[in-house]
Amino acid sequence: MVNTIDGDKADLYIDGRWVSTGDRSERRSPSDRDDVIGRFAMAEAAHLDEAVSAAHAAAPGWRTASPQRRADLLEGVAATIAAEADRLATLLAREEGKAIGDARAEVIRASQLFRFFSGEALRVTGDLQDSVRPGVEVGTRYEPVGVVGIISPWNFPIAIPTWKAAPALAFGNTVVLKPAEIVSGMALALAEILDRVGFPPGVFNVVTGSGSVVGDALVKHPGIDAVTFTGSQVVGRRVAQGATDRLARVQLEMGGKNALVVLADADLDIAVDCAVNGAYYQTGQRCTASSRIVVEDAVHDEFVARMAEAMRREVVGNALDTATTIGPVVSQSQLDIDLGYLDLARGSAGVEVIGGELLERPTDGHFLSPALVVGGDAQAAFNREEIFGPVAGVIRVGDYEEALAVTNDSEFGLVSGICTTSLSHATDFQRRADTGMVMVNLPTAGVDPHVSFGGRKGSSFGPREQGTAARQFFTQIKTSYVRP
Ligand code: UN1
Repeated sequence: MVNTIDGDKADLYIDGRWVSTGDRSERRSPSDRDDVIGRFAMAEAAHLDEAVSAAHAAAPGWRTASPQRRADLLEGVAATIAAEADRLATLLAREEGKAIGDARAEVIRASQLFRFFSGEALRVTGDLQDSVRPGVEVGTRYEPVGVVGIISPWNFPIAIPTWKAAPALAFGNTVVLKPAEIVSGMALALAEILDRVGFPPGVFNVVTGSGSVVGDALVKHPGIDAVTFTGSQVVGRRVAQGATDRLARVQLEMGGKNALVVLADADLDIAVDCAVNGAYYQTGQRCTASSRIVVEDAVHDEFVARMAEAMRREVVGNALDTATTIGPVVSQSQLDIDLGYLDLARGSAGVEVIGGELLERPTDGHFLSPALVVGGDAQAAFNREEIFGPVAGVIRVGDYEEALAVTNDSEFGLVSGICTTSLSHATDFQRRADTGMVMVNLPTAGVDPHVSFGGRKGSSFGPREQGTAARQFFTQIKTSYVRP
């Protein structure tokens, strides 16, 4: 066992060993620029080659390992993550800036994901049927795809690597993970747990570094059989092109510009709770964030007034402070993007911005108060483009049909929500919303670990993640014909 994160030393994890590199990149906490998380290895393409070779060498043993062994190892990871939740949540909050309560919830979610996929390892069923030719049987079995490359984003530093790696491993694949550079520490913490629990060398590898070197090399590497990616649409498109060019499997989860509809008959307490949680918790840095709040004219002004009041009650501050409900923005570059959209909104005729102020706190961090952009056109850039910060726009509509039309008028289609007490509107919305997920009287963000996750249109590409549907991407079908 190696302590990989001691503020100084943070190596790559390849073939069950900790591998040092020359180049390093320092990560400081977005809550406190004096808090150095670590100096993480910036791998070169040659390191990626090593990791892929290790994953290939480990593949035959892992794919033929008893499903019970795979299940036991995954269960071991689930139990270890749960037992060490406080330590992991503290690192996550320091590194990414998520408020400590949310960080802990994410760590627990990762544990639940490993537990769910531990069970899935034992549920890989096939089927058997009669051929159209008499006396011949046709069987279908699900086999691992091979070596899976994972490119994961910074906003869920343990949950997203987990919901890709756990099914990959459960179904007998080996893995090379390239985490977002700024959350390398959490990926290495995960590797250290898999190492300690006893995963064989080469089954799970972590190569930290930049997207342009390691990410690019992973997408193009002929030894990577499938690439699963979560991140921006721009990068997602490049990943898809690179992977399909060499006929590798690809799965993409990208952005969202998710609408939360508030109808005149909504319980406004519930609506405000959903909007505050969905738009601002985890600093709005979720692809499932409620970034467009579509409000029926009759309750618009009252809703906005109640939101302003609720937003004042939120506590923006250091992620490690238990009183904090909204942590800092993850980085200076993300903060610049958020502020750019706020400037655009403030300069637009008829638009009022509530909140959205830079805040001074005892530590030097990227603190921004939640922002509500009121009075903007549905077509304005800040109401159409994904911002990925604590910024939400209110769009006023005349009735339910207009609310539905605004919801669906987006290049994205990840999730939508509706707050209403009308059964018929709730039912109709579930049928007609053009999104992969729909929430009724719930925030658009915050999903369960045991069901499928994914969107439509420009939000997702390829088979669904998580739940029983995860098998689709991480296995391949073999059909066998037998004349006994
Ligand atoms: C959630 O809302 O709990 O990157 C999960 C993201 C999504 C995950 C959201 N893929 O924000």
